[in-house]
Amino acid sequence: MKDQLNQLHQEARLAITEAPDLEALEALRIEYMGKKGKLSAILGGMGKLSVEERPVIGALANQIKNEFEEQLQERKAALEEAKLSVQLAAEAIDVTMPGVYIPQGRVHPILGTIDRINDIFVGLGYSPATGPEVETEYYNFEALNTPADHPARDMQDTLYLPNGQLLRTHTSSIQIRYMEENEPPFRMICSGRVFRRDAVDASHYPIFHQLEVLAVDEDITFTDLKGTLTVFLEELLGERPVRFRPSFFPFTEPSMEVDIWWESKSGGRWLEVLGAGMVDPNVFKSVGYDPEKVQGFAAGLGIERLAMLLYGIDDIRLLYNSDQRFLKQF
Ligand code: 2NM
Repeated sequence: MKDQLNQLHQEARLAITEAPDLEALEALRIEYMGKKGKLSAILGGMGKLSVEERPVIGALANQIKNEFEEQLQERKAALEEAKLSVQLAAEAIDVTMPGVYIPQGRVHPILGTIDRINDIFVGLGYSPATGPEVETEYYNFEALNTPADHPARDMQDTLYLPNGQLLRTHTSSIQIRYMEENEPPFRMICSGRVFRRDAVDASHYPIFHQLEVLAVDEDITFTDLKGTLTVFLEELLGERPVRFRPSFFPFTEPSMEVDIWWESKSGGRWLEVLGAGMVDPNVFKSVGYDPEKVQGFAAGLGIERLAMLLYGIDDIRLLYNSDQRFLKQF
């Protein structure tokens, strides 16, 4: 039995050194030292031993068991270390590798311009509002003192839908809706796409953006309008000469257009940047305000023109053809 045990010990020692991984090691432990393992199988014959032999064999079995346990732990530690170093090598980050390209979005010049103007008016206490792009003739024309036989109805070619509705030709329709739902005093701004039947060229596009301003209160004057526009233009474009010219709009009386002096290499010229005026009493009547009690001023500007000025863009079509080479510049 002693020989059997010694041989088992030899065999187990060899098997442990050759175990390729932790799973194999665990299988060996069960095979040799488990309850039904090879050691137990040998010791099962201890009953046949003499009383003198029994403690000797018992001690040898214990010794083998302890040594086996020790070798097992040693091999286990070695395998674990090897496994870890393989894992670490696999997970190592090579900081010299090129990074992953993450495409970066940008603010389109149109939205950038709207944001800048909104910031200025919000700073002056104005609240932004929105409205639908598909409108009725009432909100786009009639409520804005522009009846069906008014010459202004031909001044801009309107895109009609088969159901008699239309694509708004200006954002003023938002302001009519706003006045229907709010009582003065208030100061509001609105902006969005507007639509006109127009041929495309470097300065015209059938879809463009407008931003409009409206302030209504009990003692608003034309001077308030001029002061507000002067402050606004100075904040947006810097201190430049400003010129106010009489003009006409169906929804304001009196009306004016505002030019700024634009310096350039070839000298400079007056550039029209916005239209404005005192809200016509008929507009107030349409929304149920008493024109004897409230006054208001309104102003409107085309975003594309200002964006082209601010960003140095010479063709309006560039703003709409989604060319990455163009858009990446901003
Ligand atoms: C402009 C020029 C002048 C304007 C007027 C109104 C309203 F709703 F109050 F009547 N909204 N926008 C207005 C006035 C717009 O755009 C060039």
